Amino acid sequence: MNRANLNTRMQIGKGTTFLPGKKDPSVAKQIDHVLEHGYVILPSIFTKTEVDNANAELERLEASVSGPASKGGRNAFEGFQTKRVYSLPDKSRAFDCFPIHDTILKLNDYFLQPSYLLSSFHTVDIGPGEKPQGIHTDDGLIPLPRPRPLMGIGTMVSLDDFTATNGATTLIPGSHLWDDHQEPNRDAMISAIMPAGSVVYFLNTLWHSGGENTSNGRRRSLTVQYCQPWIRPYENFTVATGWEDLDQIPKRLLALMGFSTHEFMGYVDGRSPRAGVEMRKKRLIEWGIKQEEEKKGGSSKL
Ligand SMILES: O=C(O)CCC(=O)C(=O)O
Repeated sequence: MNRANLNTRMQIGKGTTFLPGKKDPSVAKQIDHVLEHGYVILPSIFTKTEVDNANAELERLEASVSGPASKGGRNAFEGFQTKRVYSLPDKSRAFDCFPIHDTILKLNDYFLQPSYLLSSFHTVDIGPGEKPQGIHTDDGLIPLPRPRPLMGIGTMVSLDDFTATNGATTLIPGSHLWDDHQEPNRDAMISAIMPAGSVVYFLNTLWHSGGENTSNGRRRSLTVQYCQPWIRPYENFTVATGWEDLDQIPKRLLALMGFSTHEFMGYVDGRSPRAGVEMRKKRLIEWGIKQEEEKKGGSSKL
């Protein structure tokens, strides 16, 4: 990081600071909307085929056990009537198009620093009867006073039409400008009403929540979140360390190396990283056996 960059830091209201990046003229209007209101809706940016494929895979994953919240949330924040399938890149190729949509990446290029990361990517399927989620900001676990540096971006992709009654994301326009003394309340919230295949894009400092579902239908969606590239350790010990002998490492050291969580942060498929390693080891062994069998099958045919 050089001084010149730091000098370009921008403050918006009393809530958010960030280092503006490349401003692509094709998204200038959307950028201005985000600066003023903290969010922007990108209507129908995904095709019907992309949405249909995602929904078909969502149904398949929910029909099997696909992680600890795929049959319903475990707490009020996940939502007891809400199904979540975590770690989508591990489970299907049908969702790959969503985090890399050109318009979203162009907006990120302005609000985040180069090499930003995918921070969260899972389904949020809000069922009938779901209560409103607690109002929160996605940087709520980061104890820094406002105005604070932008840590990331949240997006919700609608896989059904988001309506006023089926649990559309609710948000408080302009709350990214607030200082720490301003308290969120539901009366100030609006619903992100948009057709299936749309995105609501918002800063991590914006107060929002999943909506109440008083309808008879579901509100299927994806949450795709990004964080600044510097929100990670220098060394990536969870990949660098052999998983065969993890239990020989002192528990305290393992936790320091990242085989641990802070609240939700750092989870693997909605579980602890240590449990995640066991799941991956099992999958690798099964994969190895299958490869061997295929090799043997291939050579016996010769
Ligand atoms: O489901 C939604 O509309 C928002 C979900 C959300 O903000 C979250 O789970 O962090």
